[in-house]
Amino acid sequence: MPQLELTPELDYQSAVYKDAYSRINAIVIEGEEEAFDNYQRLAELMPDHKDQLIGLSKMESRHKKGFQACGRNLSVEPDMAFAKEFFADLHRNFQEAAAQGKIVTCLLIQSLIIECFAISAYNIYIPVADDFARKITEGVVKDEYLHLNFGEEWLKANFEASKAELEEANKQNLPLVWRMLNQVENDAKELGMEKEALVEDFMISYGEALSNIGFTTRDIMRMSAYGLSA
Ligand code: Y39
Ligand code: FE
Ligand code: FE
Ligand code: FE
Repeated sequence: MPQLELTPELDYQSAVYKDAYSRINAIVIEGEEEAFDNYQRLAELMPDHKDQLIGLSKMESRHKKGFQACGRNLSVEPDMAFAKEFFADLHRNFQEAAAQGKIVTCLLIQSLIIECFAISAYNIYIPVADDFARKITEGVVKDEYLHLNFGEEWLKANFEASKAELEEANKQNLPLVWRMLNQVENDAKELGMEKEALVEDFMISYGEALSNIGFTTRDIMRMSAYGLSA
């Protein structure tokens, strides 16, 4: 039997869909807002890449506006308090690293972990989104690959000097991603997004990024395992 017949129809106007959307949409809006802040901060920390980083931050603020329109289109009020809390730990870790001038940690958090999280969530969302949100999200995900690529290129060029800090930052921050995924598992499912698919897509993007930067398969296996039990 074709898979489509087994997939229950999503009702974008139902109360359960809209309730779940109020949290997932808020997470995405808050994430885009924080990504804007993070690239602005990176632009201060990396004067050689200032213009490029300001360019990336402007894309993030366009993404935020796009996702706010998606919520309005479904008459959903995003639960921004929930979303702020959702990002609090990653946000604090980025702020603390930036205050210490730890560019490598900042890039790992924003350009690798958060971008891979976004890429997996957006790729899994696109086939189950309403028509309006699908068009917006398709445009956004193309930009997220550019953001991931910025982090990969810089970390690859500075691999030997960054390796130890990357391992430590991975150890501190990857467990937060698994905890965040568990926290939204039920809401994501209500939107037609399975946690297993999100984890799989994230692991593929993140593993590929670590590989492009210069880590061995063995390193990647070890690094990916952090916090999987969280
Ligand atoms: O770089 C970016 O634009 C990333 C900030 C945006 C964050 C996206 C966070 C997506 C998590 C959604 C979880 C849904 C299951
Ligand atoms: Fe902020
Ligand atoms: Fe974005
Ligand atoms: Fe981004």
